Amino acid sequence: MTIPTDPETGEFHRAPNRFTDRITADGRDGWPVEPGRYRLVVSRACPWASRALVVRRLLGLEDVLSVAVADPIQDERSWRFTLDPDGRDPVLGIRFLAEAYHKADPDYTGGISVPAVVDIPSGKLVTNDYPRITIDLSTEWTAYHREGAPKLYPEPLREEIDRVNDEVYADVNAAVYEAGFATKQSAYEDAYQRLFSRLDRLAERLAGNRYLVGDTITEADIRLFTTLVRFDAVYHGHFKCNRNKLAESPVLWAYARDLFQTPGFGDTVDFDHIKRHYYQVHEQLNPTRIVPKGPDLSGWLTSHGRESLGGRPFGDGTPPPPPPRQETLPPQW
Ligand SMILES: N[C@@H](CCC(=O)N[C@@H](CS)C(=O)NCC(=O)O)C(=O)O
Repeated sequence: MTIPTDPETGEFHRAPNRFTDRITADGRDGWPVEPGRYRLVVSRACPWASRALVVRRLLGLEDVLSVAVADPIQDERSWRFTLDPDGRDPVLGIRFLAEAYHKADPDYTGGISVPAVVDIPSGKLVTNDYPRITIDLSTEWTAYHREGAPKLYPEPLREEIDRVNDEVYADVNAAVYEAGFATKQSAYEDAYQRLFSRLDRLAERLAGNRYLVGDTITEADIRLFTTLVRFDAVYHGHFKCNRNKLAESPVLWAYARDLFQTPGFGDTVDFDHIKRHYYQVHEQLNPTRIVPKGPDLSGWLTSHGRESLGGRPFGDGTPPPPPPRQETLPPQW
């Protein structure tokens, strides 16, 4: 995989998402919410795709929106379904996610990214606009939420959730990549600085509050979680985000463990996919493609003590039941 960086500044810039149609209750973009019609394509390695996996679990949309899990290792044609029999997604019948992108736009030459939502009848990609995908699952798919589904983007808190999300996106979610992919010292140091000063501020905020906004789990926690859960396994070493490990930051480590142990979070996380993807795909950073053995992951299940801060994880709702059998991950340590 080639990593696009600015030759002058050495900075990594993310390409904008090209496919931004929305799947809505009223179908205004031509894509109405409909159970069984769409397929969510993810890599369990990918933090952006993993947001959608968590939201789908918390809202109980597993039977309504099926999921395709790509091989964590992309080849030159990008994401592929080599984990499935005959290397084809059994529902879409395709071998590469690129086929759905090209069905939607035969002239498309940009990146092939996950998460991606594909219209099953036509085989066309509908959207790869990951920040919108999770918000729409919360606000447009309400007719199909499970009983007891939490409100992850409640109206009275939206402004604050959006503000926290913007900060977390710039200084955490994207900054780890900007540190890891930088090709100039100054670009790396700028990202590193922003990352750790933001993490310090988030730790202050979370010291007395169980969750980021309000007293329940929201979209903001999901977006921070998917970066934190990868921190010690890949960002600390591979991306040189090494002022300290997550496990050395008492508040954030307890916060991340609390979420990890909440149904719908840890049960979507596959550390094997995460580690193999980052260490084997970014050959510029890791030319030997050796995947480190560590770190010891068993700490994720230790008690976190955050219950004493109060908070109501699911608000007036309830935790989701365990994942469907076909989505249950094998024990990881
Ligand atoms: N295009 C989005 C999607 C999220 C994303 O970067 N996904 C990664 C995996 S973690 C991916 O699919 N990368 C392949 C590519 O963009 O070509 C972005 O870059 O902001």
